Amino acid sequence: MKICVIGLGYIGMPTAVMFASHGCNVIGVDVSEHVVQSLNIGKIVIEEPGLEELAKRCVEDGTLKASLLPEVADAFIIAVPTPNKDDEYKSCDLKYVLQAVRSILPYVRKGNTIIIESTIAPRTTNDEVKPVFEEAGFTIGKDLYLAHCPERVLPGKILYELENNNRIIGGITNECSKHAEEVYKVFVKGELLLTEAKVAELSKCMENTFRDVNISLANELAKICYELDINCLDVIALANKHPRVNIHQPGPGVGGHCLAIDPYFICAKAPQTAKLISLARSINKSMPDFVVDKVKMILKDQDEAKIAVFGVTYKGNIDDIRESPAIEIVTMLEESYKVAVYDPHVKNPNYVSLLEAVTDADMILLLADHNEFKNLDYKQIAKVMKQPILFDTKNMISTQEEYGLEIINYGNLY
Ligand code: SAJ
Repeated sequence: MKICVIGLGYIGMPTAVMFASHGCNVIGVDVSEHVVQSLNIGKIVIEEPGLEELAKRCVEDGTLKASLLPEVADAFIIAVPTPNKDDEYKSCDLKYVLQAVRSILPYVRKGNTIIIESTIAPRTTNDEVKPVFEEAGFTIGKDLYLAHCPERVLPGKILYELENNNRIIGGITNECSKHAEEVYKVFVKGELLLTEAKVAELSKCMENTFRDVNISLANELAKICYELDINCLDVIALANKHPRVNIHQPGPGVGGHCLAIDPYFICAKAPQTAKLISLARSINKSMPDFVVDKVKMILKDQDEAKIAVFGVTYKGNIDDIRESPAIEIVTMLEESYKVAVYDPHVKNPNYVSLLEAVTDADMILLLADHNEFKNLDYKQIAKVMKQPILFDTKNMISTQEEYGLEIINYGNLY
């Protein structure tokens, strides 16, 4: 089977590699010359465990190549970004999806399968994508098969999850679902769940919304505990001993290109009704302010203080800073303090080494739970700091150890 994957980002790249490593002939298309040239010499521009090695092997075997232009293929998979629009409800911006759809039109032939993997608002495949192919003379379900098959993989575990997660296959018609199923059968070991496109679209948006709403509950609890002088982490640990309770972890906010984006797609489609979803978004959006307030409280308004920020990615052990609350926090802190950022996963000429960050610092502010932060020599670090304080917004450093550091987290913030 020949597969053309449009968009070689966090999802398109591993998807292309997966098909290629399972015997398909894959062409990966991207608008970035850098991405295309890199892949053709076996290099990738994102950090994801195991991906570069596998990509290199596929390129060497000749099963995977990258190009700026699509080619005729059996199946086309669109995995381009769907950001929020700059409108009142932050609705789903289909600009890149529709561009990608138009870019493949000259290469699409009768009998092909077209799959949209990008997360999209409910009803988009039917209302916005289908008409483009119909105007080009195709009959969906008869001579062209169109489906929405959302990806559900967790950054950091993408290769494992691509293969092992269950996959929703939402065809415009049953025939469309069956054709899309044949495509994913190539490598998916999980269940292939056939449904309608609109059900698939809303299921995907709701998965991330479910998580966002649950995290907002944990973040709201952190604020309530602060007001009431109660250890929030103990409350969560004990409540979670109940067999049907799973309170999530509070943190500096919710980032990434999924949870911080997709819930708005639902709100924009049902603005009068989606009240809880919208409120959860605003609670999570308010967390950077909460963190900055607490930093100011801990530092007792010492304006000249130096803060060493540990980690700016939207979560630990990845290099992705999209929608990261940490970036917002750094920008806010820079208005009042000297801020030195240390992040072993992010390349940025303004970021500094561990030693440079902590030397003479008045506080370490931990915002991303990278594994590297677990086993640092905190005793030594405390010695070079001006004030040995660590504010751990991810609750990853044990408060039981004798580091000579005052460790503050959401459990003892009150
Ligand atoms: N977070 C918390 N508290 C928690 C859990 C997470 O504050 O208890 C924060 C993280 O720090 C991060 C954000 O939430 O800022 C999102 O992280 P995540 O690990 O929950 O999810 P993502 O965005 O990396 O990936 C999600 C996944 N969706 C679900 O778990 C429902 C993944 O399966 C999806 O494929 C992905 O979105 C996507 O592409 O949509």
